Amino acid sequence: MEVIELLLVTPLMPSVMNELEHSYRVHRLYEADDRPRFLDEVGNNIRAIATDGHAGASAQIMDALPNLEIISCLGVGVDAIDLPHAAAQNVIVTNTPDVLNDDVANLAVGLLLAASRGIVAGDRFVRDREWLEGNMPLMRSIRSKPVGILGLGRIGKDIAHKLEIFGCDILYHGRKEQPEQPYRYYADLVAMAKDSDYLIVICPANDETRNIVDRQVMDALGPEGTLINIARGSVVDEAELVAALRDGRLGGAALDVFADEPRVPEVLFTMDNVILQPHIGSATVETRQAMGDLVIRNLALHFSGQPVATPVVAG
Ligand code: 8YV
Repeated sequence: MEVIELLLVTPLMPSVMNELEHSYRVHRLYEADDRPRFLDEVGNNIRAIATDGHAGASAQIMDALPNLEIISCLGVGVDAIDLPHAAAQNVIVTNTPDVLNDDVANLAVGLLLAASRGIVAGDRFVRDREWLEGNMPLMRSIRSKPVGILGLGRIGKDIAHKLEIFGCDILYHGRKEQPEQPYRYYADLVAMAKDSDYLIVICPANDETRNIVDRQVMDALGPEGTLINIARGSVVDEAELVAALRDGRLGGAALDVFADEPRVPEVLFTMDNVILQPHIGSATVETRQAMGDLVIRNLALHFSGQPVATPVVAG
């Protein structure tokens, strides 16, 4: 039986790599010193790519693989994959939606609670022995507080459901109103930010949403407002974010994603009103395993002549 050859763009979890090794001849791009030469050598034989949301797959890589049929991505965000290029070459792209909703939404809720109750600041307060000098200032309840969700997609809806339990007043902005949803729709993001105490960013990253959270949005959220970004760094104008926090025009931020990961603007390290996380929205053993299983399943379906389970539809 012919062994299918697969390009692994970046290391994935060991269990996924083992499965891939078991079923495919795996070529590890990330181990090659001279990538163009490596692709030149093995490119003709490769029919599949396995990658993740960070490494993605560029047009350059695709061009080096004339027999490529499928890109299977570990992650729901496919902004690092050149989708128009894949479509032009009739390459199927798959991602891992839904299986990560719960854990990503939990991180959003966790960051909202951490920011509103000063949980990270409280930890520092105890460790720095400041408690010996007196109590920490009172923080804020989230009950009845307006929380704006930018992107009421699959994860956005999960966040909204969870926040209902906390008694938050949920607003949302997206390309279109979803009348069947019980939350208040804003066609205008700035208007929603003005009415929100917290703005949770969970929309897809694409050309339309690049820097959509700009100075105007941050100013509308204001000195009492907190920005929570668990989508992609590119959705928020990072330079403006730093400036707004520094100038006190924005109250605080809780960030799981950044424009140039894993590099984070160092000035944020000095700010007490900022919570920083290393892009861990989906990073639990259970969720990553489910994502990995879906990566493998999509490949297996395709190479057994069946439709893939979770295709990415461009546009
Ligand atoms: C991953 C993610 O961390 O699903 C996404 O879009 O951001 C995360 O689950 C990402 O795929 C990088 O591995």
